[in-house]
Amino acid sequence: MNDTIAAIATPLAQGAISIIKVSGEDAIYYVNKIFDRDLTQFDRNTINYGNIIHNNEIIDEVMVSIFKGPHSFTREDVVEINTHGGVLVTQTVLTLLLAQGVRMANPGEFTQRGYLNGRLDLTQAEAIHDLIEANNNQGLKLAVSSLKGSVKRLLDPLIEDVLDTIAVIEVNIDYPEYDDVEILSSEIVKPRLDKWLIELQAIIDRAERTKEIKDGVKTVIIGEPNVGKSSIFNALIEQDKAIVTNIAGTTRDLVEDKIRLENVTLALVDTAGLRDTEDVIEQIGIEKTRAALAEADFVIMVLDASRDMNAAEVELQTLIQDKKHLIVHNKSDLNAEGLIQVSALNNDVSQLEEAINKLFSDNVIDVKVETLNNERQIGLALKALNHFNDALNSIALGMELELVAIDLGEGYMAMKEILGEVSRDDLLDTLFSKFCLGK
Ligand SMILES: Nc1nc2c(ncn2[C@@H]2O[C@H](COP(=O)(O)OP(=O)(O)O)[C@@H](O)[C@H]2O)c(=O)[nH]1
Ligand SMILES: [Mg+2]
Repeated sequence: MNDTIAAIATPLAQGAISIIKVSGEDAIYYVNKIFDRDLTQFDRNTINYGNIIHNNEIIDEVMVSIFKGPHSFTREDVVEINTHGGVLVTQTVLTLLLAQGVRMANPGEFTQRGYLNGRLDLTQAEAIHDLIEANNNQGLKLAVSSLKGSVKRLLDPLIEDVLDTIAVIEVNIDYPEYDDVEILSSEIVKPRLDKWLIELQAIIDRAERTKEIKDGVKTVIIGEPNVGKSSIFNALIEQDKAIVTNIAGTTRDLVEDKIRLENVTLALVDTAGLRDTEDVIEQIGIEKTRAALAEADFVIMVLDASRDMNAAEVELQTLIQDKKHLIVHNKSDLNAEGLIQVSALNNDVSQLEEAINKLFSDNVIDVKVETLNNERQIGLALKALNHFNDALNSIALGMELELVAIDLGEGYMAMKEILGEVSRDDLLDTLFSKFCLGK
């Protein structure tokens, strides 16, 4: 971990400037070797003018920033070289550094060092990734909030409560003679557990809703062939993406896109019409439809208003009964019927959009409130929840608090792992490899 690493932090494309980042104990030493002034003479947090030289030849005229550890992003010495933004000149400067013995950084390695050196907790490191990837305002606000440590603020009170209880149980067991420590009993621990379970469940529920806001609600459009599913899909995304014909069974592959409505983002999937068919390709499409339907959190079922519902549609309706869904009558230009009337042919889907907004009207969350941000964090919170449930069961079975404390300890560790305060190296490597080079 002590070697010095470098990477180009800006996109590899022609631009006004490019930045090469160097981090490690010997960052200043290495950059000095290719710079025509003495960087060791400059103060920390300064930007310095000079030339990159090789064999007495000027390679580029540059600005070099110096950040001395621990007051840097990685907590190590960091040097940033601002070159003129040509691809060749930037790569040449990087190559010169590597030739001196600097190692090429792995994707995300700067952030990983920041984490390992205690500059950020794991949720903050993840927030940097989310910040770069954010594609809507709420996602961006959430990322900034976790970058500022909101996940730690959210979990720390709970983590401390649990740790306190475990500690007291252990003192009770190890030092029964201490009479200035409170003696815990199952009667005292049980209401605490009940409270933690409620709190943790609320944290998880909120995180699930936040995830929907960032990634979109998984939505499928289903119905019989030719009712106008693809036409509605195209009208919603305002683009001619799915093929529309009057031939039944046109759509086979799943066609996907996102739409942002006032209250919700939908990750929308247009599907093959569900029906019995001899066509092998269409059968595969129908299989995909069933799989997408099983995964979906929201279903838009399309009916053809110009004809009566058939038996298959009645059956389909019962199939989606337990899911969040809307039933839409399309082809209202031919026959105005039903609660939600649309005419995809005329790009008139406003009633559907209104109905969706209404259905998700309580979906708008306050991004100022702390929340968990991704599957990893939610998964660990669920793990903690399971251990607390186990603890509760142990109490119900009349087990010793000593045994209950084991489950509490597992739940505690799962919550600490969310923050990366206990961690596994292999998981860390996978996590940071998702980052861009130079981050
Ligand atoms: N009159 C009318 N025809 C429509 C409407 N929506 C779709 N169609 C027609 O219905 C046929 C099937 O449409 P398509 O979107 O491919 O249906 P899908 O098989 O359910 O995806 C096409 O000929 C469309 O032009 C509508 O609102 N009104
Ligand atoms: Mg279609």
